[in-house]
Amino acid sequence: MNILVINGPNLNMLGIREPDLYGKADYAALVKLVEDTCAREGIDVEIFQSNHEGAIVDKIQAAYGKKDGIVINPAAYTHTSVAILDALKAVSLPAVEIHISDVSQREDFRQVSYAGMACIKTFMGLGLEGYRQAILYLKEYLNRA
Ligand code: CA2
Repeated sequence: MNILVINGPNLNMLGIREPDLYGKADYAALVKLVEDTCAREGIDVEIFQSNHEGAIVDKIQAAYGKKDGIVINPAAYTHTSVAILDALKAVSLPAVEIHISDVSQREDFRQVSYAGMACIKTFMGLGLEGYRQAILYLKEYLNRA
């Protein structure tokens, strides 16, 4: 099993500001959690972070035929990017959406998720633990397929 984990804009700044929303752990801790989870589960993982919408679209397209599934936190692009939604639909890979904060309890402009419309499941408000849950969910889904 071979998955891609994508993180969108500003997530590389984790742990630097806004600990009330996103916790104290930094991006290196997120990467370690994903790597450790995948190693324990026998999953090959590629982890990608970009602040650029087009780079995320390119990465999703490159997963076509190469990866079994995607875990994605599109960050702010969640609420704006039809391009990321279209890319997820185009590759037609099972994708799980994850948000560190509970976006359902935040501003009105965060209440729409375009990427989520192409995802089989969303985890939110669990902090970094949400990434572990998303990976385990995707693994179970792929094993059932
Ligand atoms: O809760 C999440 O995971 C979000 O995807 C995070 C995004 C936000 O735009 C989404 O609505 C919800 C923001 C990521 C920015 O991360 C920061 C990290 C440190 C300091 C400031 C922002």
